[in-house]
Amino acid sequence: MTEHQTVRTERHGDVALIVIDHPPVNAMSVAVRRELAAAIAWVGHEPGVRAAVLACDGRTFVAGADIREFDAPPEQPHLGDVCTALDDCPRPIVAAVHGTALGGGFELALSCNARVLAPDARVGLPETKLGLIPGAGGTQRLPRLAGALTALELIASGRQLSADEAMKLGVVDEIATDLRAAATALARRLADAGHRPRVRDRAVPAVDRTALDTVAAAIRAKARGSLAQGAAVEAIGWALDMPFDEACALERARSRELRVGPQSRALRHLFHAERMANRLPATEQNLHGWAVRQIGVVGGGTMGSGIAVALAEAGFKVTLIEASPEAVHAAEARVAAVWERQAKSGRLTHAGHRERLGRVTYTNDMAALADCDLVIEAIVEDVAAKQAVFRQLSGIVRRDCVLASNTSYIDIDLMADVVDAPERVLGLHFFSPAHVMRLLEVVRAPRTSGEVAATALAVAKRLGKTAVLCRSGEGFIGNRLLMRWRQVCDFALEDGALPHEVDAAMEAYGFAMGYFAVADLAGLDIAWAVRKRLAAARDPHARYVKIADWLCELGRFGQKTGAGYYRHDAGKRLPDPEVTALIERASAEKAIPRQPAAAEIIQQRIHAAMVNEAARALSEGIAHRPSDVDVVLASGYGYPAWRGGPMHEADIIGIPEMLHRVEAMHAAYGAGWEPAPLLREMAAAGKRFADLNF
Ligand code: T1G
Repeated sequence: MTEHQTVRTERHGDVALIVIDHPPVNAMSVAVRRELAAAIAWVGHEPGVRAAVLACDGRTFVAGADIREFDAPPEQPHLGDVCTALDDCPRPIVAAVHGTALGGGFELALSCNARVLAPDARVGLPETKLGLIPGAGGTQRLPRLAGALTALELIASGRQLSADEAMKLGVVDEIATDLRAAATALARRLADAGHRPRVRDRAVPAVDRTALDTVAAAIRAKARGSLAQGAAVEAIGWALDMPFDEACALERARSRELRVGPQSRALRHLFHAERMANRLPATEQNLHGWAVRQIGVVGGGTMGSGIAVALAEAGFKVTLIEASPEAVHAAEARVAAVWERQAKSGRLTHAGHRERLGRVTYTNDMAALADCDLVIEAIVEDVAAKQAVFRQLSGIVRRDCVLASNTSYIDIDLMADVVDAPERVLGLHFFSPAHVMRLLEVVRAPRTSGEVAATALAVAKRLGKTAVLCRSGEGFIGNRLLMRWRQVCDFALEDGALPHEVDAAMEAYGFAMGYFAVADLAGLDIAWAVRKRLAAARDPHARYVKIADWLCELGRFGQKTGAGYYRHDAGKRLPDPEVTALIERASAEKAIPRQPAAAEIIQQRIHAAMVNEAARALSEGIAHRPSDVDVVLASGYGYPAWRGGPMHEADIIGIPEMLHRVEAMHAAYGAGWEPAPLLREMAAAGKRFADLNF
């Protein structure tokens, strides 16, 4: 047995074992690549060795190339060279995969002569999520096993395959609980048969090129400005039309070209930002929170039922509370409907369906929450109603039960004020649909304890949520910025644009949907209620657009009423002359000469409004760092992730230019649009937002 820094080799009779041990995820740093290449060479010439197993210690098989090396020039041996060494090794090598073999990790496994997976292992090529394509033969080997269509869908989406799915696709050879033993036995069988199957030697199965072109066109359309997906389409074409080595050379070049480009840098920024956003302050990082097994949800409407689904899917026992037997029944039906849809589409097995249904109980008796470790209130956005619930909970639950509100705007302190132990109150702001949207704002009030915050973050991780820790203040981070950029959209209407033109400008920027389309989808009445609640505090000198109020007064709440900013007819969203007339009336009332607005100006002002309001939120301590804002906007508000988020983008544009744009907006919009002091300070000091991301 030879000891190395990150890779060791062992002899088990005539089968060698190569073990990578490079915490936390066995990423393929240059050191690992060097030592793995040496280990493969050793397997190839060590007397008495007939075959080998490639395995990893720790939590997972190789989770990919080492992202931390991406900003530096690549060093040899490249991962593709190591994969070639596996191809060329004269003795069969079997990959023993546990955890998540992703990107370069999966490419290593595909370069082995066979693959054995643990039952809960997952594999995938998520490079496009980092603005890349696989660069070590993944786009060439996967189609040879799974076919071009499936490979394209997997690479363009970056999604992971479960062990069962991978087995069904013929991408792996065996699933085994005793992983290394099974891999060793398979390696020995291959040696006995004198068999060394190489994926590269297989032909790509024939594919209906018309079908492939249709899938490719859909992928390109969905990319909305992101380059990696189009590159994945090209690479699959190379697999079909070129010799393996020639195609691999093109793939490596394209992957490298993307890696140094702005989109991959932006996506890598978000990758690291997501891992900073859920960190407690340094003084509290030793806290791990309390154990949470049973969770109560008060309110079984759209949000409450979605939260209950998310919790049950993560394995928690859930008690869902509603006010009356009828409401309880309706909440149960909402939850059941989600899983029925999943079962019908084949995404949920019968066993899984039954298991999830069994995790949720429903009642209108709040006393049922007595043993909960966490209770999430998800009732109507009304302060008095929320305070009544928290006051009642305070008398029912244990003192070490965390009390959370799913409120999207209201100051958490107002709930903390009415409970016996305010340090256990915080906000858990889910986004609708709660069992789908990744973002979760974890909102600390001034009195929220570190233990309670740590507890909530641990629950968020178990839910698979992208958690962003922030402080309590009107709208927290996301909705606070939304309140500002929606004003820019409203001003654009008064100044001359129409809803579909503003939305087109946002879609051209990379948003999946524009503001007005989203507003119609979510319902205009929600923001209307917020505006009415804040009306008394509104600055009388600030420009205020009445169009949204007029629409609501007409009962035009959006898609749910068939009309909002658009007319909704048979699933179609159509410009509505009635709305155009309302908009023209608003302009006329203020004697604004309507002028068409260039899409670029609309885009710039929406972005500048976000950045300026975020600068204010940073100065107030509501957001802890600029990259947290990027995470919130990219994972909860449709901001194009390949731009890295508004703050990352502001650094690219330059803070002095950002200040100039905000000053121009202030000149155009007047009171309330002054540049944030932090923006001025940064421009004067030559600072970037990246300098504040610590
Ligand atoms: N490189 C370096 N560090 C990584 C890493 C990676 N690939 N993946 C994770 N980490 C760090 C992460 O920053 C964190 O560090 C710690 O590991 C735990 O991660 C040539 C070019 C594997 C599913 O895209 O999806 O291969 O903050 O908090 O929630 O074709 O990490 O503790 O200091 O996320 O359990 C392709 C990215 C790369 C996988 C684990 N691979 N990683 O999730 O833990 S490109 C990926 C993940 C590539 C080749 C191409 C997840 C995970 P710290 P974590 P987790």
